[in-house]
Amino acid sequence: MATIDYTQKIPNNVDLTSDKRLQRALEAWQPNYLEWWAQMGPTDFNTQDVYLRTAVSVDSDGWAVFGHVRMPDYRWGIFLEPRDEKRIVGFGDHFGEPAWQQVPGEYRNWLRRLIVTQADTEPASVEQQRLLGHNAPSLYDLRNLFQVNVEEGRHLWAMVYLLHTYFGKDGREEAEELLQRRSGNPDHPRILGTFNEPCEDWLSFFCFTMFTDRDGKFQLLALAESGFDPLARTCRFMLTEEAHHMFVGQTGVGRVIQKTCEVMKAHPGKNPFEYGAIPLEVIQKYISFWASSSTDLYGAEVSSNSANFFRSGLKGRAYEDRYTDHKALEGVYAFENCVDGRIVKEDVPLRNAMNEVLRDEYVKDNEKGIVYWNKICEKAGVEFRFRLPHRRFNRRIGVYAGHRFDLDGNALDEATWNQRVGDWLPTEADRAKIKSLMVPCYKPGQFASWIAAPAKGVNDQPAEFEYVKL
Ligand code: BYC
Ligand code: FE
Ligand code: FE
Repeated sequence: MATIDYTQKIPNNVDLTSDKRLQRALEAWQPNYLEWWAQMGPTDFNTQDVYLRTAVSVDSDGWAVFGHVRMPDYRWGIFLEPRDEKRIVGFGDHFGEPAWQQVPGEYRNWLRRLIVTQADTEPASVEQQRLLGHNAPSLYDLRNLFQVNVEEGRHLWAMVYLLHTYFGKDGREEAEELLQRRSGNPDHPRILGTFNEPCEDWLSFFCFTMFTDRDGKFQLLALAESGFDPLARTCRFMLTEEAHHMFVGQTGVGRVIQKTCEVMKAHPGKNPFEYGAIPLEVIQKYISFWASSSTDLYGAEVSSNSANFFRSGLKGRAYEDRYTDHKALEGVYAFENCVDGRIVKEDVPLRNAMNEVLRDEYVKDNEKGIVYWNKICEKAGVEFRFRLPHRRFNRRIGVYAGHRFDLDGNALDEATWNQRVGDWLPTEADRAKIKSLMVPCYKPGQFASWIAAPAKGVNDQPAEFEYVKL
């Protein structure tokens, strides 16, 4: 079942025609989804041809074809990795039992909540990015934005398939609500914090795809371990698509840095803004904002929810097969608690620290991105070095929320924080400057003043390629 059936109204590799009720339910949700896309998706670009990749099989080699399509005609569908009949529950109390093909009754609510939380982020990100098409720095970048958007739309399809197939009436209701909540809406917001933050300029977009999509990577890795087999299989295929989103972020920020370094070399001692580039210090502030906000997406450090998800076999650790003890009943996690604003070392039962275990993997992966960016500075002979803010910096969730820390994680009083915060996070003036640079650049092969060209084109297309036909 690796091949995807594109003759169906809803392309799929799950033999949807064999379950008429499910097929009808999903076909009834489809127009609502398309209406949401028309209202809340990328504005004003629904009639243009965009050079997009579409999944044609779930095999790791050659799963995509490229071609110009209008976004509303993108073939959103349901693609799961093939089933492995011998798969077992890989962790928790049920370790070693055959993986579940149906939802275990006693875990139904937890599982639904995990799927809904995952699902909610997908349309949220499309909403956050809906205006960016108006001021893209190039056709190449415009195309990448739209590629990310249609794939996030598909990720919503992936989760809605699970809700419709395995959760009956409540699943269908949740699927409707996923189209009702709105990013940033005070009365009806998206579930998780970062997904309600405005993302209105391209530096934010690149930081978002670097840091927030990377939370997606690690959450999906943890869910790809799930004992609930259909969830594991769908997350595995989503991870294939996710890699491109992080590529867009990492290389996007990298190209902004590259351009600034070139300007700094050409005009030593001058403010890069004067030459239409973004000062490295300002890029750092955007990094610090999106990295810290996305660090909140792992939830509280000590969490009975996370212990329950692990114990029940619903949500594992990233790369669970690298561990030898899959029950995690024995170990402790050396946790830096925050008591009255002071850091106190504490051992926490491992299962209760699963959010922190996943956050550790995330932080490590982020560090690699920082190394990549610093190599660009180094190569250009520029002294500036980027850094990841300490995980305590600017947190709103968990034990560090409500306390102030600098980029190194040192505790601060409120007055010092207020004095220094403008050096660490984007100020109104920074945002206004960045906004003023966001002018569209839509001539094939050309780029806005603040960003370098990519090393190579999409699918090896030449520099002048018309990625979006405007
Ligand atoms: N903002 O025990 P706690 C992606 C809530 S990104 C607001 O700390 P738990 C993508 C929490 O919901 C991947 N609220 O948390 C990227 C709970 O609320 P309730 C998304 C937050 O449950 C880019 C309360 O605080 N996938 O795919 O252990 C573009 C206390 O709970 C936040 C997932 O997240 C926050 N940051 O862990 C497109 C995977 N953090 O229930 C897509 C599924 C916590 O008491 N979700 N809260 O009202 C989960 O695994 C867990 O829900 C979380 C939270 C890890 C998010
Ligand atoms: Fe996604
Ligand atoms: Fe993504």
